[in-house]
Formats: sequence, C-alpha cells, structure tokens
Amino acid sequence: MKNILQLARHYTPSPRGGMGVGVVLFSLHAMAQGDARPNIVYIMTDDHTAQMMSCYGQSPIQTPNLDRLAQEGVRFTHSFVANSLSGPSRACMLTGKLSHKNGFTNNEHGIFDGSQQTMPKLMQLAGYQTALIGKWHLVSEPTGFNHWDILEGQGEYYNPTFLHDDGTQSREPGYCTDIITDKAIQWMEGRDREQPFILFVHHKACHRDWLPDLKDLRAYEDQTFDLPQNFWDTYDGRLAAQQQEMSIASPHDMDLIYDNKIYQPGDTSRLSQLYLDYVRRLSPADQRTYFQFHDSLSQAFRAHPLTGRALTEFKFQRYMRDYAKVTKSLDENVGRLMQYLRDHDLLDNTLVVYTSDQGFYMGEHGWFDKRFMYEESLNTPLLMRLPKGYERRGIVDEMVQNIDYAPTFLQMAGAVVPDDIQGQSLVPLLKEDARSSGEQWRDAIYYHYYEFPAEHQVKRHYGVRTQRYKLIHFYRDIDQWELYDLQTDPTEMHNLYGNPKYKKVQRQMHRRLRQLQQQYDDPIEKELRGK
Ligand code: SGN
Ligand code: CA
Repeated sequence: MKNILQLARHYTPSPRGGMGVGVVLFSLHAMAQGDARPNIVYIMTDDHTAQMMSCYGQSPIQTPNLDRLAQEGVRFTHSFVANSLSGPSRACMLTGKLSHKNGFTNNEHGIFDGSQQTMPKLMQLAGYQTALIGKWHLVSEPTGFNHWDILEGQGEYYNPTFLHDDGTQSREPGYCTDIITDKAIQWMEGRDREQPFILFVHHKACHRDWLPDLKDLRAYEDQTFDLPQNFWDTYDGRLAAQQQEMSIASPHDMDLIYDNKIYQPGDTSRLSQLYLDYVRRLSPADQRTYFQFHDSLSQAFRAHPLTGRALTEFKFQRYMRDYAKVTKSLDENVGRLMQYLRDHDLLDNTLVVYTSDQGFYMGEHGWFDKRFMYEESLNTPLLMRLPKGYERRGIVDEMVQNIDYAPTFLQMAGAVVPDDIQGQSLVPLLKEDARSSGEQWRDAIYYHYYEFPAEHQVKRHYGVRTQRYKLIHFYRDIDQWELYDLQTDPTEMHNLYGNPKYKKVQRQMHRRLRQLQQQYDDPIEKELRGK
C-alpha cells in the first residue's frame, strides 16, 4: 500500500495527449485492492502467425506450450492489428492509439515520440514496475520503463547485440530467443516484490531471415508442407496484389541465399553479404556446424538445379522448415517462462499475454511478409492466461485490436483510462458478470497501412472489417476499392466491389468506414478529396 500511496498523484492527460501535471490516476477501487493487483507478462513475438500455432487448428507444426496457454486461458479468434508492420504495431500497443494519432506510421521514416502519453508510463504512475526486454524497433530510446534491455533495430539471432538502459551495449553469447527469456526471468528474480509488475518480453523470432537455433538445424527436415490452396493466385481483379514484391516465386522478393540459405560461393549481392554477416556472428566452431548442414543442402540443390514451379515449391519448403525451426525454440521458451511463473507461484495472479506484432503469410496468395489488410496479416495471434477474478475461458470471438491492450492493462491495474485512448478495454470480455450485462461489443474494426513506396511495395490502404465483410481502399498512386464476403470467400480471392448483388453491402460498408474515420479522427479521406 505504501508504494501506491506514494504514487497516488494526480494526473490528467493534457489536451494534446502529453503527460500533464496534477490529477488523479487511481480509482479508489484500485487503492482498496492494494498490491493484490495482477502482474502482467506480455509476450510479443515478431511475425508469428496463427497458421503456425497448433491451438489455432490447421497448423502443420505442433506448439505444445502455446496450446497449454490457450487451454488454461482464452484464445481470441478475431484479433487484429491496426497497421500490419512492426514499429507501427508496437506504437499502437504502447499508446492505445492508431498510427495517425501516435505519429509512428511506418518503419522507414518513423521515430517514436517517447515524450507522449504511453501505457507503460501510466502503469508506472499506477504503481507498477515496468520492464522491457528484446525487440523495440521504435528508434528513439524507450521511455516509461524502470528497466530496459533491447535489441538494436531488428536485432540478430546469433550472439545478438543488446542496448542497455545505462547507455552501454554488449554482444551476448547464445541464441536470441533463449537470451531474451533468460533476461526476462533474471529481471523477475531481481524485482521489488512489494509492487506489481508489467514485463514486456519482445522476441525477434520468427522474423526474417529465420535462422534457427543450432540444436534445431535438422528439425522438420523430413516434413513436406502442403501448399496453401491459393498458392498460385494470379490476383485477378486485385491491382495492388498484382504489384506487391513479397512473392515466394520471385527471385527479387524471396532470395535463394538470404532467405533459403542455398549459398553460392562467390556471390557478392547485398543480401548474400547480409546473410553471411548474420551467420558469422557465430563462433568458428558453431559456424562449422551451421555450414556443414547448409552446405550439404546447397550442394544437393546445385547438383539438380530447379526452375519454374519446381523451384518455387522448393523455396516454399525451405521457408516453411526454417520458420518452423525458429518457432520451435519460441514455443519452448514460452514454456520455460511459464514454468518460472508456475514454480514461483506467480501464475494465479498474473495475466500472461501471448501475441505477435502482426500475422504473416505462409504461402497464402504465394506470399511471405505481411502489410496487407487481408486476413493472414490483419490477424495476429492472441492468447491470454487470466489472473484470478477473470473467469472467461476458451474461445473469444469478439473483434479485438492491438489498441485495446493499453486500456485493458490500465483497467486491470485499477488506473483511470484517459479519454484520448482509442482502444477499448477487453475486461468486459474477460469477466463473466460484465459479459452478462448485455452491452454491445464493437461490430467493426479500422485499419490503415502507410509504408509505401518501400520494401515489398504494398500500396497504401485503409479499410473496415466487420464479422462478415471487408472493404479496402488502396490509394496514393492507385485508386482501387476491394470488397470481400469472408463467409463465402474466406481466402479473399474474389473482389466484389461494384458487383450489383452486393450493392447494399457496399453502401453499408462505405458508411461504416466513414463513421470509423470520424470516430478515430483519421483525416485521410478529407486529404484525398482535397487533392
Ligand atoms: C526487414 C525485412 C522485410 C520486412 C521488414 C519489416 N527485410 O526490412 O522483409 O518486411 O523488415 O518487418 S530484411 O532483408 O531486412 O530481412 S517488421 O516486422 O520489422 O515490420
Ligand atoms: Ca513484425
């Protein structure tokens, strides 16, 4: 109680959303709860998609530790990001606001304004210890954390360099996913046990270029992965999809050396050099282990070079195997972190969240990467193991978004959620009594992607998704609308925009889009009209 009282200062968000002085942070309810408030362990991976989690069904690989988390808690089936890219997604999570409000719209030119109101700062004010370990990717130094230890930019898989909160940096021996887990556990060991905590564990896995832990080099090598049914998509009626650069087939998009590790001695391309730079971070002995395995693959490939569809299918198999290997270590490390919580009697009063910064394409539409508002990358996995007092279990099929995490954590901490936060607290979905109150949950989510022109060349677009339909507008250098009926066309192969049978739906979706743009105060349509 002492810490809470010390911190029970007054706080009001300033009109511009900055940290104002003064005014109440705590509700009396929270103060009465004292330090019984739940801890939060927020595990966010990079590019881990629901298609590669067995608890989501249809997965070609097993993820037993994530399955257990889902079994003991809740699994969200309609969990979406607001902008399917790392930095923007992280900024949405941290602020509870959409990209046009938090200012971080894209990776290439963004620098997160760390002076703005963020959820970790509000959690600190509510009396929580806050710590961040792993990928940050927001360029500016983290603010609002009592402790941080982050990867530089995208980070490295092997013997990664960490930037520490004392201004120093060091290269740490080991595999990135193990090290991040070790650091998370180490921080929990040394924390102040009088105060609740929120710990952000941000993995690099399973980001490109999918370099596995050496112990997993041979995993999944006997497995042949099924091609998604729309792997050979020709993008009829979808102009933006025709012009992307994230196809597995294209040698310019998915690189045989960098992505598939089929090394060609003497190749001096940028990606080939980058690949070697990453692998040469290993010790000489580990490099030998690494190359022994991969050289044999490369030699076998060169002995029978492939072309056309056979080459594309070969790249797909290599991609799937490497991604699966990286995911295996991730699942094991989630298990290790959960075991720590279990062994230290922390599970009962801890919210454990497992999510990713966005979903990913595992060959659907012939792609890897993300960015599009199509299902695979609009979705992001979301599992929660709930602390005592939150009774919901099983599947949650309400539509939720990563802007909802900030208000959820604040409400769980008993803090007031500032009015300018745009997400909705998920607490009513997690408590039986709140659910039975009959209140309506949101019926649509809003999306806006900005990073164009850029790597993978996904056009700028925004849109709305309801439980059944999706309307997308690709803009800037094109002007194309797309409409999907997710019930009859879940893989989004048929653009129905302009189809007379869907005239009414189209009109309703346009109306819903306008309402959401007004509600969230996104000026884009006005900007486009003013052009
Ligand atoms: C890197 C990758 C891209 C990826 C972006 C964004 N290229 O630039 O393939 O789309 O990150 O990913 S690489 O050659 O460097 O691997 S994000 O998840 O961080 O947004
Ligand atoms: Ca990512």
